[in-house]
Amino acid sequence: MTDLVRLEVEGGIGTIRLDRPPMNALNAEIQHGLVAACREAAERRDVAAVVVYGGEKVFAAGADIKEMETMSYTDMVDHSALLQDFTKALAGLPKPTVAAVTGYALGGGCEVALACDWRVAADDAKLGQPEITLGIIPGAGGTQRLARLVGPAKAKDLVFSGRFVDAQEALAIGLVDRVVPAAEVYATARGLVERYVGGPAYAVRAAKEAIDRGLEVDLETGLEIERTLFAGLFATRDRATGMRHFVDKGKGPAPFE
Ligand code: CO8
Repeated sequence: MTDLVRLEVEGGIGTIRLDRPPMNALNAEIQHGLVAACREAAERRDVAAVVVYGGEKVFAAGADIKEMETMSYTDMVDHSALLQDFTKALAGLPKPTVAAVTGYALGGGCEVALACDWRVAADDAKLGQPEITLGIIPGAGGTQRLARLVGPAKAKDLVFSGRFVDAQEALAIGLVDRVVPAAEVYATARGLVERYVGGPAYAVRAAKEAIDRGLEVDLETGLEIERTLFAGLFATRDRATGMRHFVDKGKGPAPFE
């Protein structure tokens, strides 16, 4: 794994820390590192949920433009799969994920945030998909996930113009879920997912899969996905523990492992 992306685990929460000052520009090394960090977070049993954090100053100002500048069409044909791999790895992480956004989340940085389940932004944060100003379009899922999150008209506004939105506008259009003072971003993001530590991990995983996969298909197929995942949970210890706790009139949360 690279030093530019670290998985730091504390109290059941894994923090994927982007660390490439000054702007956390996402070069190929950091993109590979993100895939590896997501895989590790997915596999580790002591990680119940994940916060993606770029530090106090910036989330990520996008793909490394200096690295991309010299790339040819054929270079990008080879490289573009990786661009989508790291956001796919994050979106497919079978645990709750939240982006803690300070400073800028632009281009590929915004796409990293979009691949999380939720986004907490600093009140002075700026988000956007400025790729159009470079003569390209978002390439790590931005045209797809942004439109699904804020609707096609707003997504077209942001992607066609490349303009930055401030935290308040991002909140109003549903691009972020919470806005807090910059110093509280990381703690707020952690607080949002702390409730999943010691919870019914397989049910949460199934719920995430049912919602995310269901959004990609027609209702009938989505209901079938739900039905299969629902039935599958009857094979888990969490299901047995949760229902026994209720039937026994147990106090407080069920003692999931
Ligand atoms: N890539 C490479 N270097 C960058 C990037 C970047 N994306 N962003 C900033 N930097 C560098 C600057 O070149 C500068 O370096 P140096 O000190 O050597 O000159 C340093 O970081 C500080 O930046 P600024 O001096 O520009 O700082 P400002 O505070 O004036 O401005 C901004 C900050 C607004 C963030 C400005 O730097 C900016 O506009 N950056 C580019 C934003 C952008 O266009 N992002 C989209 C990139 S394209 C993209 O993400 C494609 C996505 C498709 C695939 C995704 C793969 C990850």
